[in-house]
Amino acid sequence: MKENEFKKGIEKRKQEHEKYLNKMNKISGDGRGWVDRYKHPVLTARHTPLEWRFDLNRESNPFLMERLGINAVFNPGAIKWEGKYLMVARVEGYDRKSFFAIAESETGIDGFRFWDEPLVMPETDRPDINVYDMRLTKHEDGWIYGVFCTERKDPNAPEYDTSAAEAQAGIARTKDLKTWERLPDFKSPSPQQRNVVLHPEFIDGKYGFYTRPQDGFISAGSGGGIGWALVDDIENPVAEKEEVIETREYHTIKEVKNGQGPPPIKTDKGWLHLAHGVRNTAAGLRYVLYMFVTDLEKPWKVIHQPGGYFMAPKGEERIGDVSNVLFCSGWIRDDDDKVFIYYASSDTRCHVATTTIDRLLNYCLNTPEDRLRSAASVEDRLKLIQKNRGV
Ligand code: M1P
Repeated sequence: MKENEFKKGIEKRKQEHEKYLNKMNKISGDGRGWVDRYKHPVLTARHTPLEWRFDLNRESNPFLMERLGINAVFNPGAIKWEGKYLMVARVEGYDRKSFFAIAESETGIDGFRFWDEPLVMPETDRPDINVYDMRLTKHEDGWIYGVFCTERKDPNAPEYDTSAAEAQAGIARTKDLKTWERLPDFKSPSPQQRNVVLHPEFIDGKYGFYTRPQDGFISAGSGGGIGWALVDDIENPVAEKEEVIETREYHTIKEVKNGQGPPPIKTDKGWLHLAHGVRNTAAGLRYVLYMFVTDLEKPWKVIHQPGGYFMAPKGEERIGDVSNVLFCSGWIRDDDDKVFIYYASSDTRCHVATTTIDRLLNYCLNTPEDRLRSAASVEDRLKLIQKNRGV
């Protein structure tokens, strides 16, 4: 490519990128009154800076090729920081390795831009093979914690088995979101862990964790359910005991497995939780989002459990690298009690849905529980119909 052509090529790509980043978002309607969905995803592979993907030097890249592709941007943690809405996204390269990168926006619904460089996560003595799905917790001890999945090859797998893996929870903390201190990995009686989330407040001076005990890498096996565990010392995060507080159930949206989403939000009626539930279908696993509420004093005690899903993949959300998946690991509660739910679809892109604390509580407190049988579901529906007739 001639110099002139090369420069023009870069300019064209920059203009297209800017246009994409500046695309305004608008409510697309949801029709149920629970949340407002938005027309465009808020963060995608195309949002990553050109400098992260292209070699912009004509000598070393005469064809202006993409050098290091980005495959997907999904499952972000979220936090409001210095007046801006931030996501710590899972950015996945073409090589399948994920890393963390922060993107910020003034509005929370559009205009997200990545910081100049991805986050550099220090490692423990046992290097991570892959890291992903960070949940951010602003803890009352003054630190911001990032708890994420660290995946490594299963050390006990036979040599021929090149896919057996082990998932554990990595922990890092920061005061400025730029420099991170890595702590030892979380340890519990479970052989593997994923979807581990730190509770924002001390429980009798201890750190509380929502966990997801699991026997294998994909399958929960005899484990599963959302667990609860206490740790005395965050610098030596060993939980002696782990109890399942939110079980998976036959013939529900969380029949196969479930997992805590972001850290819960404190309200005067209890802690609001957003989680994902997984069931199997002829077309593979289906991941939906659901909610529950735990007791203010005992955040491990479920006190309200609306039945069914809160959000399920819709339209474009249904398609991606791992189709039919909604996954949420980040939400932000604003001072005016507006809530920004940052969720990802099909392991590919990030979206936002907005709502309020009042709407979420109203949903959680008034949606009937799943009573686990068709006849009971008909009873609940008849109650609603008869109530409406009486109006
Ligand atoms: O592919 C869907 C999700 O699968 C895993 O979640 P879970 O352990 O709850 O099944 C994770 O790998 C997650 O990142 C992914 O989105």
